[in-house]
Order: sequence, then C-alpha cells, then structure tokens
Amino acid sequence: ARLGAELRTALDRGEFHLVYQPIVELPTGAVLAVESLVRWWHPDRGYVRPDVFIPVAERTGLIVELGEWILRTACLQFADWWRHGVAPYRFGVNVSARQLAEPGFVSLVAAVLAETGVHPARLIVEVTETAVFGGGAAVRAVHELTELGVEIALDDFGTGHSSLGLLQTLPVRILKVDKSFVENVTMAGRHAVIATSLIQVANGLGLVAVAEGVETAEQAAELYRLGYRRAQGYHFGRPEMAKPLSGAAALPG
Ligand code: G
Ligand code: G
Ligand code: G
Ligand code: NA
Ligand code: MN
Repeated sequence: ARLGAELRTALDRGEFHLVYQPIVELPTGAVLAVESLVRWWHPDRGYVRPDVFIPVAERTGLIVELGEWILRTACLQFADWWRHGVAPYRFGVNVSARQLAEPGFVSLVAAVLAETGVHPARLIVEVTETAVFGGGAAVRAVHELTELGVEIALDDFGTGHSSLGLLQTLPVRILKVDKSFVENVTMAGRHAVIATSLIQVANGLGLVAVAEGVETAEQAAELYRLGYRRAQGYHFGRPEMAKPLSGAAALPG
C-alpha cells in the first residue's frame, strides 16, 4: 500500500523517466525502431524495477494516469527526433491490460498523437497476449487502434495465454518472441524448437517477428539463420535515455 501511495507522489514530483532500446534489422544492425521503457528513481528507495511498480500501479489504478504520461512523453520524444531528422522508423510504447481496457483509451491515443504531431503509423502499441486473451474492451481497443493506423505488437509472445487463434482474429502485425526462447537458441533443446516454430508461424502468416533479449553475436547469427530479421537486446543496445539533440548521434544504440 505504501508503494501505491508513493507512486502517486512520484508522478507529481516527476520521478519517472523513459529509456529507449533499439530494435534492429538482422544482419545489418540498422536501427528500425525503439521501445520505450519506464524507469523510476525514488529519492530513498533508489531504483525501483518496473516489474515491481507497474503491477502496483495496475492495482491502484494509477497506471491510467502514469500510462498517459508515458505515452505523451514517448510521443514528444519521437516528435523531437523527427524534427531533428534522426527519428527511427517507428517507436513502441508498452500498454498494460488495464490501460487498454479503460474507456477512452483509444481517444486518448488519438488526442496525444494529434497534439504531438506524430503520425499514427509511427506508433507501435505493445500489448501482452494475456491482456487481449479474454476478448472484451481490450480487444475492441486493439481493433480501434488499428483503424486509427497504429501498429499492434504482441509482447512476450509465447509466455502468456498464448493462442495461435488470436493471430487469426486480432489485427496484430508484430510478434515479439519472448527472451526465454532466445536465451538458449544456440543450444539444441525445447527453447530452440519454439524459437524455430514461432518464426515459421510469423513468416507463414505474414507477420513480423522480433527476437527479444538477444545478448550475444552467436544468438543473433543463429536467429538470422532461422529466419529472424528483427532483434532487440543488450547485444545491440541497452535501454538508454535519449541523448540531447545537438549533434548527429541522438538515438540510443
Ligand atoms: O526493463 P524492464 O525491466 O524494462 O521492464 C520490465 C517490465 O516492466 C516489462 O516487461 C514491461 O512489462 C514493464 N514495463 C516497462 N516499461 C513499461 C511501460 O512504459 N508501461 C508498461 N505498462 N509496462 C512497462
Ligand atoms: O516490455 P517487455 O516485457 O518486453 O520488456 C523487455 C524487458 O527486457 C525489459 O525489462 C528490458 O529492460 C529487458 N531487456 C532488454 N534487452 C534485454 C536483454 O538482452 N537481456 C535481458 N535479460 N533483458 C533484456
Ligand atoms: O540502468 P538503468 O537502465 O536502470 O538506468 C536508467 C537511466 O537512469 C540511465 O539512462 C541512467 O542514465 C539514469 N540514471 C542512473 N542513475 C540515476 C540516478 O541516480 N538518478 C536518475 N534520475 N537517473 C539515473
Ligand atoms: Na514491451
Ligand atoms: Mn517483451
């Protein structure tokens, strides 16, 4: 409960910031997109991990307001990159289950895009399989976001309530293959089999697969051999704050 109250204060005090991690093309390493990830430095607690505070924010409902701040901040950053001619092709924003199901979420996205002057096709909304598994408001929001021109990515694919049927009915174009399958991709075993199958499913359905959590050149090479053309992970670039825009290299990675 204390953490819940502190989240409210943190938002008012401006203790959150965003970091950005590159998503690259294989094998060139060219940056195609960035994913924004939220960070919280508490004056006493120090760094609090998002997998600790995001679930708390979901329970208290603060995720709606925090999520709006995240969306607007990422869009403003992208607009700034765009103005300076250094924008990647697209940028991803994580949206939690509760945010997605919140009435007015799609209108909010439309308003923030208009306000910041970002073209809808530049935005990728990253949602988990579990968020859209039950149908209902979250699934309607995904359809409406697509009508707006926003891209949808299924995050941590293969670890949640996975259903290949979801890929038939949801207007998803990007599968983010969870890092647990990438970790052991260079060793014969269950994870490698799943990584192999998922790229075949993605390619067969005309979807884009992104391999997450790529940490070594060996993993990148094996993923390329399997057919992956998009990757993300420490090997290519850590999540970093946007660099001040004066010189050329402003993007992370
Ligand atoms: O870096 P990592 O520790 O950045 O993030 C851990 C988890 O926290 C992610 O898998 C994601 O589910 C969640 N997360 C990180 N940033 C955001 C964000 O901006 N919004 C939401 N809803 N979740 C986020
Ligand atoms: O939103 P999502 O659940 O996909 O968040 C991605 C998570 O993975 C974040 O916590 C991010 O910091 C983390 N991450 C990004 N690249 C790597 C990597 O190469 N290795 C590991 N272990 N984690 C990574
Ligand atoms: O290592 P991590 O990805 O959690 O760091 C996220 C960002 O926070 C980094 O880009 C780093 O520059 C920044 N950072 C590191 N230490 C501090 C700190 O003590 N306070 C603040 N506000 N930011 C920090
Ligand atoms: Na994500
Ligand atoms: Mn993920």
